[in-house]
Amino acid sequence: MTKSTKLDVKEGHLHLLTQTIKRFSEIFSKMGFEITDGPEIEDEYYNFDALNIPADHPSRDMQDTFWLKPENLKKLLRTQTSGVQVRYMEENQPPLAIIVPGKVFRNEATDATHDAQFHQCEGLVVGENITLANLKGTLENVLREFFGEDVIIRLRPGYFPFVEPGVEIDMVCFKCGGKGCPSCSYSGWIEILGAGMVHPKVLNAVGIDSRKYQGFAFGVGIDRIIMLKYGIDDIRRLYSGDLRLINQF
Ligand code: 2NM
Repeated sequence: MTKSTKLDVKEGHLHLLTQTIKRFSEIFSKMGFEITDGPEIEDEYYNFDALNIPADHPSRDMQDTFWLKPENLKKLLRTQTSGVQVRYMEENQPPLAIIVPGKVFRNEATDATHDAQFHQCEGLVVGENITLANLKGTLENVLREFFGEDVIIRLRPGYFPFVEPGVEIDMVCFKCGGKGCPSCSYSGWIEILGAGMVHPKVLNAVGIDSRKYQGFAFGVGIDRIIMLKYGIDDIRRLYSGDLRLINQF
């Protein structure tokens, strides 16, 4: 090849989102979780009904869900990956531990912290004698692997229809170490994920006896975690293809 025809091709690499999903998958598989995925087009049953989300729940509104045509088929773009967990529970007996990283969709206005598509990593553990302490210990371990050993978390009550009790997990603010700053609205804490003990109705709907088995579940916004860890101020930068962002990671 002569000098004049030599191509100036730079080596590519995985996108930060893909890298982060791989990192989460690694952390969870070391702890014995299986990594699974399912369809981005879901049935109303798997996205909502099986998860104890009633027909009048706001998340079903036209504003939040992308319904596909014809509407009578009740097909939608999944708003969470929980449908994959429901199907997994229908097909597998406890004990089970899975995570489902993947793309989800919300039909809402876009701004610096919201986009019509983003990534979630949801997880589920079902077995005998599973407690909130297992939930806390597991997620504390994951967050320490991901963010560093000095992570401090707290649990506070939160509401999700598919869990009872539901919790929000906060981390001490990385920016100020808990003293209070603009990043944490001067509270010292940053909300990092939602979780809870799987609602007995959800277990019963898939034929798992909720008197014998308990479970915990959680959902982490991958984009949000990336933005917090690397100080990225606009979620849309992650999807713009802008090499000035891509080549930093
Ligand atoms: C969250 C928060 C809490 C969740 C529950 C389930 C299932 F299918 F097992 F019931 N999957 N994911 C869950 C629970 C998700 O996201 C903020």
